[in-house]
Amino acid sequence: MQQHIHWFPGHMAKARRVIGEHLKLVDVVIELLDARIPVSSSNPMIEEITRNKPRIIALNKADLAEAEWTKRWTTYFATQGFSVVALEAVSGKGTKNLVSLVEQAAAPVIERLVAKGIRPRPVRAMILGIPNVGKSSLINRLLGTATVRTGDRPGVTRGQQWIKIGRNLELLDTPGVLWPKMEDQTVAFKLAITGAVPEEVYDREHVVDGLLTLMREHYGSMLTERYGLSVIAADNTELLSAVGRSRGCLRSGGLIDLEKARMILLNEFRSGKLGRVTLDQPEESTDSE
Ligand SMILES: Nc1nc2c(ncn2[C@@H]2O[C@H](COP(=O)(O)OP(=O)(O)OP(=O)(O)O)[C@@H](O)[C@H]2O)c(=O)[nH]1
Ligand SMILES: [Mg+2]
Repeated sequence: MQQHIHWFPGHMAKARRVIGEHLKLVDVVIELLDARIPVSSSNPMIEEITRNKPRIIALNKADLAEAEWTKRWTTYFATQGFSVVALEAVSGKGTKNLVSLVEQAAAPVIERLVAKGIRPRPVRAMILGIPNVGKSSLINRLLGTATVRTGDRPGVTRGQQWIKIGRNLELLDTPGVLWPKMEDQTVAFKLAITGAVPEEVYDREHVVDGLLTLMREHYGSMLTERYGLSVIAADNTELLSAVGRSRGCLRSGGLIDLEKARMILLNEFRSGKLGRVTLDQPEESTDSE
């Protein structure tokens, strides 16, 4: 059984170059993070890549994360000096707030143009984020119509134009796909269970085993409620069997189809059907002096 999750997207150098070229065109960067894993879904080189461009942090999929932790993360990033917004790209919640933060962040640039006697132009922005974090969904939302393709698997977006959003904002229609941190296996595990890395790169049995352990430790009641369990079995295989039994995942001879149970559990966890989860938590700010 493959224990480790190895995924080094082949085109990091190319991605970096393309993003670098696009960056020259924009005033502001919108960095999408997954609100469930704001640290694990960040790119290890984001500072280096975006350099001195103003950067706005959007905690996307906020509907899937625990609201209280999203608040704490928002405070955390604000304390670090970032403009930050909680976002739900699919429903559009938070997009107005995001657009006004983008305009605010770019105001000094536009003012400088005006001071030079250049006619004010719309603010230009681009979206950056790791695969499957919701870049295309946000573009679609901002467009108001679904003309940019989105998908529930990483790696859908290929091929660029400006999208005009209202009168004051232009968005590059090609988001920058950042590579995730994959060296740390804890991070890689969180990326796998939230759906940020392709299924082919990890062993489902191993990852779901980790998910069951995590759930029993932190979110046990989600399992009992969702699958109607009276107890949480001490053993992960037994627990998985119970999930499968409650979902009628049976094979001939009355055996439980564990693979089917794994897929149900993963899908329901990812889509928030089990409940809202936050897997990265900011360190408590210490109040020493
Ligand atoms: N629940 C929820 N799902 C979201 C949200 N934003 C995006 N999604 C879902 O996440 C999946 C990936 O969204 P995309 O917009 O395709 O992500 P992407 O960043 O463009 O992905 P790549 O093109 O593969 O890099 C889709 O199934 C979306 O419906 C959100 O705010 N909440
Ligand atoms: Mg996309």
